[in-house]
Amino acid sequence: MLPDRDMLSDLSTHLDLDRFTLRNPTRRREVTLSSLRGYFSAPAALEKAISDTGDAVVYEVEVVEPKEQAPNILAYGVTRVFPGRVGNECYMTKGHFHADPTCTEIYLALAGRGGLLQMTRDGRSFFQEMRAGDAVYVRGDMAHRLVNTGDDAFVTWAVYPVGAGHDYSTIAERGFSSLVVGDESGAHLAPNPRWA
Ligand code: PAN
Ligand code: ZN
Repeated sequence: MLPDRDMLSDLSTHLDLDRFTLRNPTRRREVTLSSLRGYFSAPAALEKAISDTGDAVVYEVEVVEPKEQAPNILAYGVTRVFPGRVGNECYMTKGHFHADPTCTEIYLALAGRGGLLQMTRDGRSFFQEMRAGDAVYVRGDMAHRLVNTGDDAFVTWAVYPVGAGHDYSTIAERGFSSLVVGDESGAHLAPNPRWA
């Protein structure tokens, strides 16, 4: 017997390739500068950016997630990280570990310039630059954060098991061991003093 068509079409979508929006996300999230207190390394620069920009949106996420929460059920979503810096630190997502370390994830870059910062539990981090067409595989035990190093929105598509779970607490406390900072010569990694 064929599966219920409505059931399937709920979880299918159209990605607008000009605006990079999903037709029918099940969840949408906008993250502003003020909700990233504690994430950027320079608190004074963050407060200044909040007041200078009227609390700009740093990134937005649209996902299509089935109701059923299990490690073998896939979900997907689009993240748009806008261009900007707090002090010299590039705009980025919060970043997280998956609560279930058997749950991997795949990111595909759709537009803009940026990359994925990853880190082990014991603080070894590395950054993979991504441009449209580049895909990065994330092991289930690696923290991951998107970073925009360019002048336009950096957009990615990601697929992950819906039961992966997001553990934000570790990153909220100490951040990643490396910061992605930008200057005239481009973006590079700098050690995060909170990991010293
Ligand atoms: C992504 C992320 C998304 C936003 O869908 O949730 O890029 O980043 P934060 O969740 O760190 O705010 C993902 O990694 N899902 O597992
Ligand atoms: Zn994830």
